[in-house]
Amino acid sequence: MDFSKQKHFLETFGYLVAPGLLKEDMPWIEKAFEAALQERGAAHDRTKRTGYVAFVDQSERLCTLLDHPGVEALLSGLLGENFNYIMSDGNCFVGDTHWHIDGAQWGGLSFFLKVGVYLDPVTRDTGCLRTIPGAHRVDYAPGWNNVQARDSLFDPDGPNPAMERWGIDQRDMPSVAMESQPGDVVMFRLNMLHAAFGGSDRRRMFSLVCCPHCETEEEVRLLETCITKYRLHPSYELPRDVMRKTASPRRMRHLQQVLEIETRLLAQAPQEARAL
Ligand SMILES: O=C(O)CCC(=O)C(=O)O
Repeated sequence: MDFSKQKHFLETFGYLVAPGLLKEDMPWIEKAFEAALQERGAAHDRTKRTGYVAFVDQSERLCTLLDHPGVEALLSGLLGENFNYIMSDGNCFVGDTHWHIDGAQWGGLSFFLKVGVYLDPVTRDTGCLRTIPGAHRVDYAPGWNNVQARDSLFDPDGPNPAMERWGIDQRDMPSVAMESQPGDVVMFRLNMLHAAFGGSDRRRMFSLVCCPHCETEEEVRLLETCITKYRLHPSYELPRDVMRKTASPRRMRHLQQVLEIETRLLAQAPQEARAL
C-alpha cells in the first residue's frame, strides 16, 4: 500500500490517526495489556496515573505488534523500511493530562514518532489526545518555540497560564482532537504539544516510540540521546530482552541499530550512561 499521502500529512501537521488498524486484534491486545499490568504488580487506585516503561517489551504477545503486517507496513511507509523501534510504555491515565511535550529537554524530537493505542473509546471531552497541528515545525516558524509554549501552558504550582495569557482555559486551546475507538492507532511527533481532558479514571493506553533508521551523524546523535534518556534508565532494564529474544529476523531489522548503539554506549561509559 502507498502511504505517501499519510506521510506527507504527518510531516506537515505532526500527527496522524490510522482508524481500525488493530480492530481485529483488540481482544488479544486487551488480554495481553491486562496481563502485563498484573505482571508489574499494578495497583491502580484511580487517583493518579499508573505507568510503566518497557511495557510492550515485557510481553511476548505484545512484542508481536512489531510483526503485525498492518503496523509494519504503515510504519515502513511513514518512516522507511528499516525503521527503528526504540521503546514503549503502558498506562492507566486518570482525568486530565495538561499540555506538554514528551522529552522536552532534548532537541530534535520531531525525528521520533509516538505510536499510541487507547484500549477504550475516547472522544474530545472524554480523554482523547489533543494536539496542535504543525506545532512540531520549530524549524519552519522562526520564533515559535514549542518548549516555551509548553511552559506557558502548564505551571503546576502557578495560576493557569493559558487564562493569564489568552483568557482561555487549557481545554479551550485551539487544537485537534484525535478521537479514537479501540483498534485505532494515533501517532504524533514527540515534540508535539499534546494533552487530554475529561478522561476516565482508568484510561488505558500503550505506546511505541519509533524513528527512521539513522543515516547521518546528527541522526545517530539524536538516537543516542533518546536511548540514554529512556532505554538506559534502570527502570527499562528488566523486561526489554523479551523483545530481542523472541525476534524473527524481520523484527530484528527494527531492533538492530538501537541495540548496537545501546551496547556501544554501555561499553563506553556504563555508569555515566545509566546515571542520566
Ligand atoms: O492520554 C493522556 O492522558 C496523555 C497521553 C500522553 O501524554 C502521552 O502518551 O504522551
